[in-house]
Amino acid sequence: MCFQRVTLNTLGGRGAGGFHGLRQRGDPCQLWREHVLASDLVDPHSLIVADFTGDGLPDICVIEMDFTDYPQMILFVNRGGGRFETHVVDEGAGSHDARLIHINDTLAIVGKPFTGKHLGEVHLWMLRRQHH
Ligand SMILES: [Ca+2]
Repeated sequence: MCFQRVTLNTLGGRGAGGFHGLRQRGDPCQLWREHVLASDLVDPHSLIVADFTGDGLPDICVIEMDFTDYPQMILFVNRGGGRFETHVVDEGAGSHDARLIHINDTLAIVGKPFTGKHLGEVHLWMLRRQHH
């Protein structure tokens, strides 16, 4: 799974954060059990749920903000049964409140930095075409 970041053009809480997953066991009205998918993220202010892998299971994409030198875009690939694989799919440009869009029937993510060296840019992350 590879994303390609494209810089579009211009537009005009510090601290480590964790990203937690909740797994439902039986009755959703009872207490839920928490699974920590990541615990060392820096201001992960974008969270997008969509089936990026095309297997019917919703995956999770989280993007850190630019309060670190190399903010990461992380894809948690849903393998079913509450199991997720963690993949860093881009780093170097963070985002704040990124959104999912469709381009030619393909999922993509668009976002803009909150601060930092890329402030004023808009980034479009598109899935790279696999060449076989
Ligand atoms: Ca999936």
